[in-house]
Formats: sequence, C-alpha cells, structure tokens
Amino acid sequence: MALNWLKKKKKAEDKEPANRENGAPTTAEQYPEEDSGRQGMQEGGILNDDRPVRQEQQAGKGKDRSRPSSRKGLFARLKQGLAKTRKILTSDIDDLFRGRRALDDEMLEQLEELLITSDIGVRTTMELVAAVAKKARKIDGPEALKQVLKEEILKLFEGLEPEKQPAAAPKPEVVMVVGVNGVGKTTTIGKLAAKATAEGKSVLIAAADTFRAAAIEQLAIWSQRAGAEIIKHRENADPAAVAFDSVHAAMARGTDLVLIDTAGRLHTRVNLMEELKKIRRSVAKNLEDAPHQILLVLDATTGQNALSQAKIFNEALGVSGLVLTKLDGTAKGGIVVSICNGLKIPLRYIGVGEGIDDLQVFDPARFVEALF
Ligand SMILES: Nc1nc2c(ncn2[C@@H]2O[C@H](COP(=O)(O)OP(=O)(O)OP(=O)(O)O)[C@@H](O)[C@H]2O)c(=O)[nH]1
Ligand SMILES: [Mg+2]
Repeated sequence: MALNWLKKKKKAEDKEPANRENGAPTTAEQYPEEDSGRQGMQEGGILNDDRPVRQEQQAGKGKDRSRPSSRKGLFARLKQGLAKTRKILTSDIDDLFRGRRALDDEMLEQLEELLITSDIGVRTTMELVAAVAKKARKIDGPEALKQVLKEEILKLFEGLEPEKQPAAAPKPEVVMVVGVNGVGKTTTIGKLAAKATAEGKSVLIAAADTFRAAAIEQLAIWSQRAGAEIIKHRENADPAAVAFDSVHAAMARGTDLVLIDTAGRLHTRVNLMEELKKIRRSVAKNLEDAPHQILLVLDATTGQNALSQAKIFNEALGVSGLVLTKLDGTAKGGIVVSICNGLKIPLRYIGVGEGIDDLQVFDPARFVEALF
C-alpha cells in the first residue's frame, strides 16, 4: 500500500508547483503583470524587479479598508475564509467512504490526493497519510478519519509556539516586517498598529519602503487609521536611515512599539536582501537587541511558492515569525499546515481580509476546528 502512494507521490510532485490541477489560481491569473517577477524570486533573482506598480497602490487610494470586512466574529470569519478547504476535507472525505466502511489502500490514495489538493504539500501529506495508515484499523467511517486528521495536524503545530515574551516587553519593541511585493506588508503593519493602539500602546511606524512615494502615502493613511505616529523621509531616501531615525525617535519619546515597513522590491541595482540587512544593522546601532522580531509576510494565495520565499528570507535574515495573509477568498487553508511543518518557524498572525481588524493571532486549535 505504502508503495502505491509513494509511486503516486512522484506524479503529485510534478503536479504541485504549478498548482493548477487543484483549481488554485496561478500568480499569472491573479497579478498578470507580476508573474515574471515572482518567477525571478523563485530563481533567487529578486533584484531585477522593475515591474509596474499596481495602479490602486500607486494612487495610494482604493476602497476604504478601515472598516471591518464583516461584523461576524473572528471564528466565523476564519471559517468563511477556509470554506474551500473545508469542502475538500469534509464532504470529499464523506464521499471517500460512500458505500465502504473500512479504510483501504485505494481510499488512502484518494485521501492523499485530497490533501494535496488543499495545498497541504507533498511532504506533509505523506506524513499525514502515513499516520492515518497506521491507525487505519480503528478508522471505521468519515468522522473517525477526520478526528485522526485533526489530531495529526495539531501535532504538526506542536513545538512551533513563538518564544515566550520576556515578562517586561522591550521598550521600544522593534518589529521589522519583510516580504516580496504585494504580499500585504503595509496592510499588516496597519492592522498590527491598530491592534497595539487598541491595547493602549503607543506605536510609531517607520516608512522604510522608500521605493516609491505612493508606498509612503499608503502607510501614512494606515498610521492615521490606527492612531499611530509615522516617521517618513522623501521618496528614494535611504531606508536604513528612516529605520535608524524611527528607533531614535521612539527611544526619545518613550514609544512602546516600532513597526518598520520595508520594500518588497527595489531598483534593479540594489540587492533587496542586502538592503534589509542594512536596515537591521542600522536599527541595532541605536538599540542593541533590536529588531526584536523580523516578521515575514507570505501571501496564502501563492500556495507552495510561499514556502520557497520563506526559505530565501530566512536564510538571509533569520525570520522570527510568519504572517500569512489573504486566507480569505481563494486561498486554500492547507498551506498553513504545509508552511508550519515545512519551515519550523512560528506562524504568528493570519490575515483574513483587507479591513483593519482582519488580522488574527494564529491559534492552531481554532484553526484546525475551522478546517473541518
Ligand atoms: N483579501 C485580502 N487582501 C489582503 C490581505 N492583506 C493584504 N491584502 C491586500 O493585498 C494588496 C497588497 O497589500 P499591501 O499591504 O500593499 O502589500 P505590500 O506587501 O505592502 O506590497 P508592496 O509595498 O508593493 O511590496 C492590497 O490590495 C491589500 O488590501 C488579506 O488578508 N486579505
Ligand atoms: Mg507596502
């Protein structure tokens, strides 16, 4: 039996990167003008990125995102976002058992396909199917199978909790937010700032994406919505200088939290990773242990591509936590499982919409409940 699904694994691997057989939109479908750049990213070439900026961002406008996307509770919104994955994992698993009672080899193969279709990834799927196969005798119906899957998925999240915060948070706490262009860095900073100000913290945002004026403008709008301060220089200023000034100002003002927005692409000459390292160094010049966190933002709709981005950023910068955005809509929730299991970096937040309160602290137990 194991041989059967190992044989199929090769086939699945050939399928997976393109993400097309499982109905997921490709990058080209979502951002036609950006596909070549993302390709470049995969090949390690983030540098040659002079693609046009999406118009809405350029204008720094677009629809008002300050309002919550719905009045529903957090769990309901998460469930809504994961509807697509839940269909695969629930009704399709029910179908597996139609007319059959015990889990046989053929069903295990079908389960493997289902899991891969939900973006769980080949490696993680193999681990899950192997775990299910071991317990096959006890699985006498779809509910029992779902229960085993829930337990096994939860196990994959174990040991991935973020390091315990020291009793007294560093002041200012400096958080650098990184990621390729368009993943949702600036939006996430707006949401994080709003969360922190709602908790009574003072927040200063550093506009260290100086690549284009619209980026600074977009961040200024978010800082206003969130009730945070902003430090900005002119377009094309040195991002490291903006970060340095921000930490300096935060120290002088007694600010609680500094959030540093960074570019996802730069002019062709400049190496993004080198620039980000420079920002990191400039922050440490002011405050020894800073940045206290480097959050990498990943777009869930890019599927397995997010994994390769994370590897590149982690190798260059050392990422302390992940934010997975756009889990609402087209994304498949399985990518969360795949990323957590594949990277061993804690997933801190998930983005479930464009509104200011559409950021949730990632809670594995709640996530698994919403998945089935
Ligand atoms: N549906 C949805 N959209 C999101 C989410 N997070 C961000 N977005 C949208 O994604 C688009 C890009 O977001 P930005 O925050 O500008 O992304 P960025 O990483 O700062 O982009 P660059 O500055 O160009 O590198 C915007 O239209 C956001 O509204 C999310 O959780 N769900
Ligand atoms: Mg941005």
